[in-house]
Amino acid sequence: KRILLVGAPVDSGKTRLGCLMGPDAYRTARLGGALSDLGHEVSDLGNVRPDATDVAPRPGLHELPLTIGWTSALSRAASEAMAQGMPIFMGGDHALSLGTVHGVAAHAAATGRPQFVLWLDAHSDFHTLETTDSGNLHGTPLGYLTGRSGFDSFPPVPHPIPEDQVCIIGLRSVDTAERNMLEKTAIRRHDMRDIDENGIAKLLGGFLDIVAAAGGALHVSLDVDFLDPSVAPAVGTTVPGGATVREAHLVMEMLHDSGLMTSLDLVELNPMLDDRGRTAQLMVDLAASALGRRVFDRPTPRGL
Ligand code: DIR
Ligand code: MN
Ligand code: MN
Ligand code: MN
Repeated sequence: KRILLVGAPVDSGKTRLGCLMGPDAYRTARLGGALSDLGHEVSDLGNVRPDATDVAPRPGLHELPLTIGWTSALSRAASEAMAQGMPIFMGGDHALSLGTVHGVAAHAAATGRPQFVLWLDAHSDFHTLETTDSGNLHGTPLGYLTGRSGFDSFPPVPHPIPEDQVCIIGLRSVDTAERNMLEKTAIRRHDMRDIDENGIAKLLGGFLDIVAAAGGALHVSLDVDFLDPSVAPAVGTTVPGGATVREAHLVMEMLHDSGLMTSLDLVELNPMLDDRGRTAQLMVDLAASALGRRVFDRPTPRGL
């Protein structure tokens, strides 16, 4: 596979700084080398920079103009990279997905494929500019990308992701406003209890079957806080009770076997909060599993 590493040092999506160091942490942890060791052709395209904008700041919303500048720049970078291979966006906080998913959705529309999104996160990130109480825009990408109103001055969303083409797994911190909105949607959502009771393979397998049947493109957005803080401490918004190392690897291994993943975000890594690089290393290992690292081959991959 041709893989493009795209640095997205977005740090405007929340107040705690540090995610801007994420792309270099992934480079230091040898993300590119891990993937080329698997036989892929890997190019590091360097870091994207935000567009200049003349949008006015809005009280109560943290770094709105800068986040809008990132959104347009990353949307362009994403659709360009999609034309060349499979992009891996090295974050950067989750506000980067406002742009990356916007761009991959435009590419899918141009090539006539339905775009699906798998959101691996403790949070639903389903706020709008109106409902966010924190004012942190990393809590809004799924609201924006599914075409909710209340994103004035952001780039328009000509190709919103249909709700039933979005699946969130790992939920354990959902704000009241998000929950009330989510319950009125067809977004597929699995909280930690669902994982406990049913097993993550069954939940993901069901979604992958739907993507495969539709011939869809699949964007995967992996938030560090999907993982339990005991194994992935380097994130500003840890929530106890998260996915285990094996649950996360199983998701990635199933994604590889399905052959469905067309783009990937690695988000919310804050190297300032890491413990001897272990979170960066785990994220690199998870990306490697998603791109084919395995112990043994499986005769009948799921979803095929
Ligand atoms: C919270 C936290 N729901 C907010 N969100 C996220 O600020 O809106 N934390 N995404 O990682
Ligand atoms: Mn998130
Ligand atoms: Mn999160
Ligand atoms: Mn977040």
